[in-house]
Amino acid sequence: MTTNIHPAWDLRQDDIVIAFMGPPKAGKSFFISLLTDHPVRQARHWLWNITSAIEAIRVSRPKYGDRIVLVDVPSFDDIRRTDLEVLKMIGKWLKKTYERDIKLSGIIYLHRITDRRVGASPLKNLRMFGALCGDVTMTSVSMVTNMWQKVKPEVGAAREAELTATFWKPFIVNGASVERLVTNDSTAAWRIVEQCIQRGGGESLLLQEELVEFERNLGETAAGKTLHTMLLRALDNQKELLESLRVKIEESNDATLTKELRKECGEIEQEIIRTSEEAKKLDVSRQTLKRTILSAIGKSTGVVCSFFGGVKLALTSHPRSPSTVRDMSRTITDTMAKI
Ligand SMILES: Nc1nc2c(ncn2[C@@H]2O[C@H](COP(=O)(O)OP(=O)(O)OP(=O)(O)O)[C@@H](O)[C@H]2O)c(=O)[nH]1
Ligand SMILES: [Mg+2]
Repeated sequence: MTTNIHPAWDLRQDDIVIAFMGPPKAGKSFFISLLTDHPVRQARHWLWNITSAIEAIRVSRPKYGDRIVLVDVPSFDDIRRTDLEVLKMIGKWLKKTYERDIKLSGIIYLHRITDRRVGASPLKNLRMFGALCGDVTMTSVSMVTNMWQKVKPEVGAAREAELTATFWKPFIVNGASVERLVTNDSTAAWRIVEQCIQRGGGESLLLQEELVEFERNLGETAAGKTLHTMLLRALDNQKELLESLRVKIEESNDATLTKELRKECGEIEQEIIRTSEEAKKLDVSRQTLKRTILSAIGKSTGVVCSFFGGVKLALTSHPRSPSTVRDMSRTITDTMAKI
């Protein structure tokens, strides 16, 4: 028997929570469907099959009763949500479960063996996965390849060997196991999950400790910093692309081509705005500044309005003395100068 449940509020402390992660279209929901005997949602358009919120299913198994909860976690590089939205969603869920003392018993990270190489999207997901788990929890992680029916065994084996020697190596060194979903059936899928349960220790993830124990905000966590670095890199690439398009426009003598290039330029400009907005939200120096200012506002008695780097400061309580206002202004100016 299976029941859809709320991924945080409906969990109990003795639940065996297994999270499924990996790049978009890696087969996370499909794997869960093998465990639940529910057909994977088939929509008329593939876009509607994307898992864009954290979903949880409680499953009954003779050995574990109804304690097993399978959690379908959305991927980074999801076309329906920004990476920051996905990280916020995962962070919020992990924080809630940690605060309620519910630990993850296992994580199954999926990868399609049909991928010829580890592209940008799988790489991004792998990096974010590493940053949010941290080193200590890897014994409860299973790195699983699927879609073996679609490749020759020797080709799959060579790809798997390359993965384990390169991208997956840090995870394996820290205790992650490597598994294959060779046949698409419930028995094969449960074998992987049960092994994961037996190996897992229900440890907390780095992101949970950072958010709860150290009270860090997202930008200050390893996952937040990793995403911030990626966004800055993406921003550089977008700016370079924009520059090259502008050069092409200048050199173009063809009206149709120029029109196309201008359209492309407009799209890249929009992307640049979106990426820099996301990067700004994760910028630690801005967040520190914001916190300093907020604490200054808490103590303030003056009226100081300033504008620096997009951060509007409005200290608007009743002034007591001009010297207090002067001190406040000096503190803020000094703080800003340090960034
Ligand atoms: N042959 C084969 N097809 C699979 C397997 N796993 C997934 N698929 C197919 O791959 C497609 C994507 O699978 P999903 O389970 O929706 O992937 P997902 O990781 O949940 O994708 P997002 O939610 O969009 O991130 C679907 O059409 C599945 O039927 C597998 O092991 N073998
Ligand atoms: Mg899915």
